[in-house]
Amino acid sequence: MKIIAVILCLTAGSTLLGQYMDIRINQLGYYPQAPKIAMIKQTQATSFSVLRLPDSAVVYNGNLTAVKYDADSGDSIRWADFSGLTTEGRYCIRLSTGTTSLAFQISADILREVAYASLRSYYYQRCSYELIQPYAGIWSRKAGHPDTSVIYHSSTGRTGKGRSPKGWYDAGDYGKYTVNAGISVANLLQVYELFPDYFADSTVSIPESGNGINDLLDEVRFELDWLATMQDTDGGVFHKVTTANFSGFIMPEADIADRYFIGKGTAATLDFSAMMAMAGRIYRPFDSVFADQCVNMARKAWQWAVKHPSVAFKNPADIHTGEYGDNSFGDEFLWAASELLITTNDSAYLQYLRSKATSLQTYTVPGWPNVAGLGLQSLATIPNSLDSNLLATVRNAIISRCKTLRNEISTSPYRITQTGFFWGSNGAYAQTGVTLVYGFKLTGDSSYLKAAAELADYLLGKNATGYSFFTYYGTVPVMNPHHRPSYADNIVMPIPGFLSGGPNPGRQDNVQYAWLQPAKSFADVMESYASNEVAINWNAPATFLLAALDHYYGNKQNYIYPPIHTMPNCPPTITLTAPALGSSLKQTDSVSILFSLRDPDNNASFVEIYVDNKYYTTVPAGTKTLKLYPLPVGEHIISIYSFDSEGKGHEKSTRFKVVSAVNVKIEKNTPLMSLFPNPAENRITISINPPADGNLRIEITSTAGKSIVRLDKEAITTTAIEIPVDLTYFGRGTYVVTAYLSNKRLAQAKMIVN
Ligand SMILES: [Ca+2]
Ligand SMILES: [Ca+2]
Ligand SMILES: [Ca+2]
Ligand SMILES: [Ca+2]
Repeated sequence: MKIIAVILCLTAGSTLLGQYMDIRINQLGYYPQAPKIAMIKQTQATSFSVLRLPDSAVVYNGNLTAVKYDADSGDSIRWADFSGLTTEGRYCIRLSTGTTSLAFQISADILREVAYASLRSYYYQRCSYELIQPYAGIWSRKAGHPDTSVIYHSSTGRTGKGRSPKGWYDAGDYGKYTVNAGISVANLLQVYELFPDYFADSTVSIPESGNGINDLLDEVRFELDWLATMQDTDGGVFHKVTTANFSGFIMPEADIADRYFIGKGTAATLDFSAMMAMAGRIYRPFDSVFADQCVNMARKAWQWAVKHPSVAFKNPADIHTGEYGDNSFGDEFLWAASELLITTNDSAYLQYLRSKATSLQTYTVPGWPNVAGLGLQSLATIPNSLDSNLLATVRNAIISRCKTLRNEISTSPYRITQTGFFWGSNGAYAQTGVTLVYGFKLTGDSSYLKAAAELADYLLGKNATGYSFFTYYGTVPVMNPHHRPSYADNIVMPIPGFLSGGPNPGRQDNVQYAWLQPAKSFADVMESYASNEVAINWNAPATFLLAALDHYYGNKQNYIYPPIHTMPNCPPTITLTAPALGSSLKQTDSVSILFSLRDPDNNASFVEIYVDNKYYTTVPAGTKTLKLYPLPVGEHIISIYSFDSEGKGHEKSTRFKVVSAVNVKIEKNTPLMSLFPNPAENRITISINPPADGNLRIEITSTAGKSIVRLDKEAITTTAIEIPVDLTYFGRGTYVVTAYLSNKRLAQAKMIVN
């Protein structure tokens, strides 16, 4: 069905222009009762319609909001809110300019498959384990890392070797880290505690499907069985099992370097205690012997931590794998005490929590080094003996935070929280979604659930990069995650269901990024571990968020698990040869784009070209070179989006400089602003001679003062600059161009469009 819809959206008459990437949506689609807000990058558009596919009947009309400028991305956007459309079906959005969006669906099970795929990503991360065809499909592989003879590194205080099999690979590497297991196991077990029927037995298609136990609990048990090997005889817990150095990009079975138990510390021990305390109550109905062991391990770990309250882990000099360092343990104590109280009802933990009453007043969205919120979430929702006034405090702390988060979403230009952009930002947005689900659970106020749904929209394409950050899912999915098996397996499509790390302006990986704005600092290349790795602590909140949204918004019909037995249709991936990323071109050179497409299905269809964040043209898939109009002096970005006949797409961008052949000098008496040509037809160049450094803003309005376009250039200097403006969507007539330097009016001129 997808195939037909996308083609029709492109070709059903000259009024349906593509320019797909000017409209940012949840690329899978929406639940009938969920919010539906698209981000419109064509600021010249003022209204929109939603068309039903395949007949293109108009089923919804709306006005776009005023233009909003998003400083994190540099984008100016309007919103198209069509939440009122609740009928299931396939649709696309058409703007008043004629541009249409990619096709999307409104469906009562829209996020179910990706929710299942997100949980199944853990099966694909299993260590010491062969993935066989009936479950792993085309991504089956041999077992690696048996971990039956793991060396005690001197940092453990022990000698010799021990067993530590099973568990999940932590991320794109093959290590196993107790601290990062903590929040991951917590988020997954929370799914079970809040939605015990979700991921029921025989729904996830893993080898334990059909054993009578919830499949999520089976998957988490695989991790818990490994974790149980990480506790030393004194109760302390080892920090990690890894090789001394990260392996190359090879399959698990090819990585045969020695593996070590490494370190022991307060954070690992308390995270372990909290996880085992949770397991001790959750697994009791199915396996009371295991549950007893978990509770004993949890208590023993707590006792060790009380005796060793501040042992921070640092990588030993000869170990170069992930550190997961943390030196603040109040949050780990709070989480462990909370889970231990709920599970054991032991007064010692109650006393501890009473002594930390002030810490229960503030809720922070959890992260791996900051886990207090996990304790607050459990206390607020799982029956326990904490004093009722303290329970009210805990619940109010979560709700109060949710109010702020909800308001951030409803007012920020891209409708996300002020979480920011950093290593693993996508995991943090998913984790924020989890918090908002707790807000809904505690209050029944649907505005929190709606806010959570918008964060899922963000992860699935309603964002400044245009990517769906999940592998396999969405129209423009991540294709090159920093994930060893996905790279080494010779299968083009990465293993489905992984959440990529996301925009990270820190860019610690020394990869060249085309986009440097915080919300766009993302590179879908394997080498980009700082923006494009996968990790168990990012997929866990994603699994929670997707499952919760499907639980509340979805119908209660069949589960859907990902197709795994056939080669899926892959997007046409792009090689962009010129202009090379980081290159400089003389202004006298004409700008040529050289690119090629690779689509294993041979169904590449067309290519959209965007110049400086603005749609330029669409060309057929066979195109290899394209000449651009001369670009003004300065930095430019060209983005190419390729699509195939099934509507799967991929992106490649390049950033380069156009330099002047001769230095532009500002002569005395040169006008501060000039327009050329004027009158103009399709394109006009605004030349500015700034008399001082500052932030430049150009506003183009109608003669009646109605804002048409606003352009911002930050931190300009006293060098002349030229700014091209595309007039394609300007009607004929007279406009007013006003330039402001650091908010002071610099110059004004009339512009005539013929
Ligand atoms: Ca099962
Ligand atoms: Ca901490
Ligand atoms: Ca692959
Ligand atoms: Ca294809």
